[in-house]
Amino acid sequence: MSKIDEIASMVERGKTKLVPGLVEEAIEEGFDPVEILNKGMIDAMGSVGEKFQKNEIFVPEMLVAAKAMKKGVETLKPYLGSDTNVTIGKAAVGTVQGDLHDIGKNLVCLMLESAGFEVNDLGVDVSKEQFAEAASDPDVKIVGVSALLTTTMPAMRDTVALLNTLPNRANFKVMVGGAPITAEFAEEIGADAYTTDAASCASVAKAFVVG
Ligand code: B1M
Repeated sequence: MSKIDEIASMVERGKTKLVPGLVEEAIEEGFDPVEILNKGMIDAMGSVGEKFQKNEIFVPEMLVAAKAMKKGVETLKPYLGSDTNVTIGKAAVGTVQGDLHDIGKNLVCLMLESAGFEVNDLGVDVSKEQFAEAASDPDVKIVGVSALLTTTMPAMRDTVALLNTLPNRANFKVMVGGAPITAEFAEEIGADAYTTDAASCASVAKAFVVG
């Protein structure tokens, strides 16, 4: 079994204590940090989701897998590197009201930081009013809205609708993403951009700000 397969297996099984050590070992063995993230962790969570859907595992197993992935991402963070030491702007990012999924949102924050943004992480279960308050900070150039549940897509719609009424709307771009979100939905609700993953979110955000 390759080191990356071992990490994926331990993330899936929620082995929180083992994952950081395996990530360090993989780095020492020369694996690319992005490959460790994508194949060792994000794919593992995909497989966790499939098993949950088939009733092979339940919420507690999903929760421990999520904890193991969080530990892995913490270990990986210093190796994912930063493009720049200069701050190119501020980004406010959160998961919409009613939604507690934060791994994708945390990756978005991490990648935005790596791209040079100062990030205001609003957390999970963020109301539209909290997003609006964060967006009223004159330094905020990007507002990132994440949703993982089809049932919380309406909260994303309401959040973007409120953001679009703000008097300083021209100062920031609204970016949306998360597993159930599509480019069509993003356009329909009036967001400026939809991206499929955290890395492309950071590069599109950077392009918005620095051109
Ligand atoms: Co939940 N969950 N969950 N869950 N969970 C899903 C999302 C689900 C698809 C599982 C399944 O059925 N296959 C399903 C949703 C079905 C649907 O709506 N169609 C589901 C469900 C049903 C639920 C509950 C309702 C279960 C229950 O209680 N019966 C419940 C809801 C709780 C709530 O939020 N109110 C629930 C709870 C949980 C846990 C708490 C146990 C845990 C979350 C822990 C945590 O986040 N701290 C959990 C987990 C772990 C998952 C799965 C297995 C993994 C999610 C994840 O972290 N993926 C998930 C199945 C799956 O996704 N395949 C599932 C890894 C992460 C890196 O990917 O978040 O998609 P993701 O982020 C990606 C992209 O989406 C994108 O970038 C990331 C990649 O780079 N992205 C953005 C995300 N945000 C972005 C924002 C952007 C741009 C890109 O711009 C701003």
